[in-house]
Amino acid sequence: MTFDLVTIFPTMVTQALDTGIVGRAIARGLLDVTVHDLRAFTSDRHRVVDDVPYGGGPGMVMKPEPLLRAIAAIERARGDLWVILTTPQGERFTQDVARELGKRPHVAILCGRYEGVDERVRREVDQEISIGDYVVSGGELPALVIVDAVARLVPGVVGDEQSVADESFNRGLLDFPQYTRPPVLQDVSGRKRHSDDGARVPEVLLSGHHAAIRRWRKREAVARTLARRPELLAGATLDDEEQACLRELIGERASHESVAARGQENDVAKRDEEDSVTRRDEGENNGSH
Ligand code: 9D3
Repeated sequence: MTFDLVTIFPTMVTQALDTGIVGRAIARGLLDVTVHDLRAFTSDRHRVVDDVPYGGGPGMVMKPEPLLRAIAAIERARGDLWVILTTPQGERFTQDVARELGKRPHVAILCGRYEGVDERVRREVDQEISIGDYVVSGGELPALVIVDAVARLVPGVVGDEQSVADESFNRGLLDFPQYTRPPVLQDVSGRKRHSDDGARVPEVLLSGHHAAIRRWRKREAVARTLARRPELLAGATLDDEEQACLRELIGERASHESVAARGQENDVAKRDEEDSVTRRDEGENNGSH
């Protein structure tokens, strides 16, 4: 699989890609990532990539021509391309989106900067992606997030050990708690703590009783997911043991489906909350600040 990243900060992107699991995958030839300096696609003496917005207002806008030349050059080199623009207005990046992208042989990512790109670039873009509802300074970190998440799905990139660890998230559950030595942790920080309950590794993990350990981990994964991200249970695939844990934890006859329904009620409640906030804001939006 190939990625082509177009950015005004090529060193920022290259440094990150040379590190860790993605770096190793590139070194082993499992992944081909090329980083392009957008300024290489300018044609003026000063290599300008931005300009003032038509209609006025703050900030700058990315000029269309360098981006369009970059797409054309990459397509000549690779053949048929899937072109992504990173933008706060894009579709939210999720594991499902990563899985879909993993099927594309050649992906190009345009990293947005400034206030955004000239609207006419969108005609040449297949998909706009945001990594979430918070503001970062440009599309480089989002592009790296996308490359990393998709690279992990390429066969051979993630070792056997890791892929087992990933299983619980793939099935829609949060990971179980992890411990390493020592079995009893002495205070080394000097900072005040609320309690010492976390100082001892759970007895079952020291027992060597593998079936019991497996059961404990399943229970912890289900309990954590229920406590922290109940909405995930709606899309989770639980085996019989996990379903039994869940029923026990919610103390009802509750099947998987009823938790799914609960997750959805939760979503509806959240949406209603958001709507009411929006309405309140609209109501107050009369210059009273
Ligand atoms: C939405 C904020 N905008 C209000 C006027 C200004 C703005 C801030 C930061 C516009 C662009 C950016 C740069 N961010 C990205 O290009 C970006 C991004 C992000 O900020 N959050 C999550 N995903 C992404 S993907 C690209």
